[in-house]
Amino acid sequence: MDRAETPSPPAEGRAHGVVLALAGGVGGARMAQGLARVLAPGDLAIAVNVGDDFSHLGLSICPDLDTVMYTLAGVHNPLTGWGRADETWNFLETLGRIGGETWFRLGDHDLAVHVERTRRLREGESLSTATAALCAGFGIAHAVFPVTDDTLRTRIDTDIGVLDFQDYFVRRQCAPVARAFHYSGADRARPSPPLADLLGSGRLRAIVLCPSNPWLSLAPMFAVPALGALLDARRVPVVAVSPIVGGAAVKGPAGKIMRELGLSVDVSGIAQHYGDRVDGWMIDERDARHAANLREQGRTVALADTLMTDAARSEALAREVLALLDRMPGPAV
Ligand code: FO1
Repeated sequence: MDRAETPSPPAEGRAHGVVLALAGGVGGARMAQGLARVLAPGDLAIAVNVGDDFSHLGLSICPDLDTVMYTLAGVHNPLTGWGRADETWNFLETLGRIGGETWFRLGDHDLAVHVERTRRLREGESLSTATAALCAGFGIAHAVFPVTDDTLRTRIDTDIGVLDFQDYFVRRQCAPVARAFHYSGADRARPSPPLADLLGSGRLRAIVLCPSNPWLSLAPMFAVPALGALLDARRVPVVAVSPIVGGAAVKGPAGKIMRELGLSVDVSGIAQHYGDRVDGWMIDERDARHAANLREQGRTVALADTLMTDAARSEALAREVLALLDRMPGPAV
C-alpha cells in the first residue's frame, strides 16, 4: 500500500490557520489529495459529504469518505476515481451467483472497509471516530472527517419520482431528469465534532469548495445549518474551484443537471449558482473569457490548468488555489 505522500513543507509566509476543504466525489478527492501534498496536517482539514451514504447488503456504505480516503492513501482506482486499485471481484461474482444485488459494485479490498465501518458503527462508534480509525489504517496523516455524524441523505426529485441517491446515480446512471434536490435530515444535522472544533477554534483561515458536484456533493454540506451559517456570515474567504471546464463537467452529471435546471453549462452558470457565497474563483484557463465578468462582480479570479489527471497535477492546482487564497483579503476580525 502506498503511504500517503509526505506533504512538502508549506510555502513560507503563508497566513497561519487551517484551510477547510469541502469535498465530495472524485473531483473533491483529487483536490483534497493535491492540498494534502502541499499543506501539513495541521494546516488542512477535509470535510466530506455524507449525502451519498446508504445501507446496502446490511453494510453502512460511505462512498465519498472512501473515495477521499483511498485517494489520499494513493490506492484508489485511477480510472473510475472511486473504489480500489488492483481490485478483485470474487465476493461480487459469488453474490451474483446466489441471487444477491450486484448493481452497486463492491470489490474485495473495498469490502473490508465497509465491513469494518459497519462493525464500528454497530458497536456505537460515531462516523467521525470510525473514519479516523480507517484513515489511520491507511496511513493518512491529514484530518478527514464527515461533515456530520447525523443522518443526512440526498434525494433527487426527478421526472420518475423522488429517488434515493445511489438509485439515481448508479442504478439509473443519472438518466432521470432532475427537478429538485432534498437533503433529508439536514435541518437536524449537527457539524461533526472535528468540524465543530475547527469552526469554534478561531483558527479557520479559509474554505475551499473543491470541484465537486454543487447539487450532489456540496449542497448537502451547505445544508448543515452550522456550515451554511458560516458561509452566509462570510467571515472567512471562500474559494471555489469550478467543476465545469470548457462548457462541460469534468466528470459526472453536473452539466446534465445544470441543463435540467436551466443554468448555462459554463463558469457563469456555476458562479450564478454559488452567488455571494464565493469570494474567489479558480477557473480553467480554457474559460478565461469568464474572468472579466467574475471580477466585475467583485470576485478575485485565478486561471490555471484545472484538469487533475494525476497527483502531480492535483498538487500543482492546489498550489495555485493557495496562491489565490493568499491574494484574498484575510478573515474578517
Ligand atoms: N459508482 C458507479 O457508477 N457504479 C458503482 O458500481 C459504484 C460502486 C461504488 C462502490 C464503492 C464506492 O465508494 C463508490 C462506488 N461508486 C460507484 C461511486 C459512488 O456512487 C459515487 O462515487 C458517489 O456516491 C458520488 O460521487
